[in-house]
Formats: sequence, C-alpha cells, structure tokens
Amino acid sequence: MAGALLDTIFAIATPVGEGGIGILRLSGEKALDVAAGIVRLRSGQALVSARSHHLYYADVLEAVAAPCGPANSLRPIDEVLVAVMRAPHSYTAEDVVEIHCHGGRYVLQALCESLQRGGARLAEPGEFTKRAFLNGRLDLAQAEAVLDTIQAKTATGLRLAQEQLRGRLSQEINRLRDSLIQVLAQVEAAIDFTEEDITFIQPGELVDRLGEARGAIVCLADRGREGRILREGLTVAIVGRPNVGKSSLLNALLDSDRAIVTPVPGTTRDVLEEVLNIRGVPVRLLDTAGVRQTEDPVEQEGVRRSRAAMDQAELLLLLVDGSLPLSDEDRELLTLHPDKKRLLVVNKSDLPCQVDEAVVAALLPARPAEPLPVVRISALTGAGLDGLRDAIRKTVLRENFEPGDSAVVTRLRHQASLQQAGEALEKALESVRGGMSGEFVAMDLRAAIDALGEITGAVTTDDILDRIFRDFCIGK
Ligand SMILES: Nc1nc2c(ncn2[C@@H]2O[C@H](COP(=O)(O)OP(=O)(O)OP(=O)(O)O)[C@@H](O)[C@H]2O)c(=O)[nH]1
Ligand SMILES: [Mg+2]
Repeated sequence: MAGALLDTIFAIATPVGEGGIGILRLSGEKALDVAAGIVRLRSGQALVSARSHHLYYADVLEAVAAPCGPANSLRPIDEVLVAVMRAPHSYTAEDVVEIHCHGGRYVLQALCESLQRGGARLAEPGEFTKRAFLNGRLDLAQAEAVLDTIQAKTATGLRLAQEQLRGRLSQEINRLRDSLIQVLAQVEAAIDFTEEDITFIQPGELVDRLGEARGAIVCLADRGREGRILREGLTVAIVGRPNVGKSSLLNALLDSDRAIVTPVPGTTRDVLEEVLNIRGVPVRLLDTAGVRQTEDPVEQEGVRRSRAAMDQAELLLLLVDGSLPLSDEDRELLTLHPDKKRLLVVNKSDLPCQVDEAVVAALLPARPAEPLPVVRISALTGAGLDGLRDAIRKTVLRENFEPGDSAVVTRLRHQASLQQAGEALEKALESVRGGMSGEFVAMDLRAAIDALGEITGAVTTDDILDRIFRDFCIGK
C-alpha cells in the first residue's frame, strides 16, 4: 500500500464526452513536477511556485519530435486554467493539480498521454478517495458518502449523503465505540488485578452500560432499512389481472404515455421499468403483464415475467378494477406474497363501485398488526393519486421521518456491522449475567468494538477497502 501511495496518479474527473470543460486531476508527491512538464503559465511564472488554491491561465504543451535533428519542440494542446492544491489542504491530502481544459475527447486523451509520459499513472476507480481515507482526511463512512453524493437520486438521498459526509454517522459510531473501549479497559483491569481487593466495575453497572450501548446500536440498525431505501431506492411492482389499469397507473404516476394502454386484456406482454421520485423516495416502478391462465405462449411468458417481478419487488401494488366484482383471479392475487409490503389499490373510482373494501379485507390473510392499506384511485382522472403517493412513502418511512433528525445508516455494510456489534454485546451481557469470567466479557466486547470500527475504517482490511472503492468511478 505504501508503495502504491508513492505513485503520482491522474484521471479525468469529468464525464466522458463533449462538454464545455474537461477536468484532469493529478495527485501525489510528483504531481507538481509532472504537471510542470506540460503546463506553461501565461504569466511566465513556474508552475511549481504557483500559489495554492489559485486559478492560473496557462497553455498545455506536448513534445513533438523535430523532423530533423535530435531536439524536440513543444506544441500547444489547449488553453487551460490550472489550480494547485498543496498538501495537506487538498481532497487527497497530497499535492493535487487540476487542469481545466476544453471538454473534448481528444484534448483530454492527449493530456492523459502527456501526463503518462511524464511519469504519472492512471488512477484506479475511487483511488483519489481511497487516498483521502488512507491519509486520514476522511473516514470510511465519509468516503462512502462521497459516492452516495454522486449517486443520490433525490433531495432526501443527497441530504443523507451530506450528513454522513460531514461525519454525523461517524460521530455516533465513535461515541458508542469510545464508551465500549472505556468499559473494556475496566473489565481488563479487573482481570489483571484479580488478586487485589479492588473492584473496578460492578456487574450491575456493567449490565447497564452494555445494555445502553446495545440499545443504541439496535436502534441505529433498525433505522437502516429506511436509510437504505432512500439511498438505493425501492422496487415497486404494479400487479393485477389483465385490464385493471396497471399500465394506466404507471403512465399516470409518470405523467407520460410511457406504456401502451388499450381496452384489450393482455396488452402488456413485458415488464416495463421506470425510475421516479415519489415523495422523496426513489422508486423503480415495474408495470407487469396481467396475470391469468392463458394458452398464448407469448402471454404465458409475460405472466412468468410478472411473477418474477413480484418476487423481486419490495412493495406490491395489488391493483383491482373497482367497477367490477372481484374475480377468482383477483382473489388469488390477493393471497400472493403475504410477507411483502403490499397496498391494495382499487382503480377506476370514476365508475360506479362494485368492490366492497370490507369484503376484500376479509379475503386477505389476517395480519392484525399490519392491516393491508386500501387506496382508491382513478388512473384515468388522476383522483386519489396523491393519497397513493403518501401511502407508498408510508410503507417504507416513518410518518415524521426527517433526514437531518438523527444519524441514519444507509448501507447494508454498516447495518451488518451494527448487527454483529449488537450480537457480540448480547453475548457479553449473557456472560456478565451468568457470572462468567471477565475474559469472556472482554472477548465479546472486543468483537463489538471491532465491528463498530469497521464502519468508520478504524478497523479495516484490504478486502473491505477493495470492495468499497471498486464501485467508484475512475476520477473520484
Ligand atoms: N374508467 C376508467 N378506465 C380506466 C382506468 N384506468 C384504466 N382504464 C381503462 O382500462 C383499460 C385497460 O387499461 P390498461 O392500463 O391497459 O390495463 P392493464 O392492467 O395494463 O392491462 P393489461 O396490460 O392488459 O394487463 C383501458 O381501456 C383504460 O383506458 C380508470 O381509472 N377509469
Ligand atoms: Mg398493461
């Protein structure tokens, strides 16, 4: 790792394609020297003496072999603005040079080739952020928040990413970890001085402190589902028998004519997928083929895909046509996936109603703790769609959920570490209550402390780092 950190790396930091500006970024000990090989400031000043965090007007030059004779001449590639950010006040905490050139493919490519010839190497995905972590500028949860910021799909997702980048989650994890380290110190001291007549921590107090930490950890982990949905999005499938208005509902929520709608049952044959923002929740909405018994092989394949979409989805919108009495196909559909989150959506409310909600509710598997919400809508007129949007949000977020209220876990990796920490503390508590020796308590406490440390990167392995940074783009 130390060897790799000595390399000077570069990458294009802007998206591929034509644009007003393209930015190339260099980081490492030799960033200034390598850049100075191709950058000439218009002021005549040497780049290596440029002031940190200032923009300079400059030319980028490339060496061209002279047609005759050994001397190389320099040819301009582009007019640029260049900024130097000296260590440690840069993104990576190393010397960084940014070259802002015109955003053309060839310009950027020519610049990359010149930097490579000058001794820098193309960065790996996420390598700038990885360096920021390895140099202590960001912890691991903050580094992940950089990626979340880039990938945020909604204002809420962005807000959560920014909270995490500013250290909200890390502070909470460090607070919990520090308090466990204190407890561990007392438990270990009690083991070391067992002969002497000193009591370091009473079992009662130990139980209180472990229980308190465990409670906070479980609470954070529980909220992880909400956080994860806000970051990753929620897959929602619209399902129902043919002609109930599934495609009409997709179109109404998107406010566009995305799917074909006709009065012919069996119109949709494939799963259509669209991404939209529903009350701050990023939603992947699937419109499916109507589910029914059929001899038509094309429609059979469509039905198979509908069932696969139902398996995949985290929330099912069970759609029925409210203008017709419930059919056997509707009834069968209502029994599917009782363990998933589901909403019963009664469509065509603009027509006289033939579906009695009480009858429908009686058909559903009894889950008194979580009765199936029923929403009446008309995909044709748009009536009830606001209520449906609220109901969708409510299935995944608490009523009063506000992203800035408390630290929120948004990644499965964090949730898994919290779970491990919670389980280790549970074992430690059992050992204390069972009057076991302090060694057992200390062992489980250490496991809990390590699990928490994996979230912020206080404890880490190359494997964890590789898994995290491979999701980044090359220039970040
Ligand atoms: N009156 C009324 N008609 C509707 C409503 N929603 C859909 N329809 C009509 O119902 C028919 C079927 O609509 P689709 O959206 O194609 O139904 P679907 O469930 O996607 O049907 P398949 O793709 O065949 O499974 C069309 O004629 C729609 O115009 C509604 O709210 N009110
Ligand atoms: Mg359809």
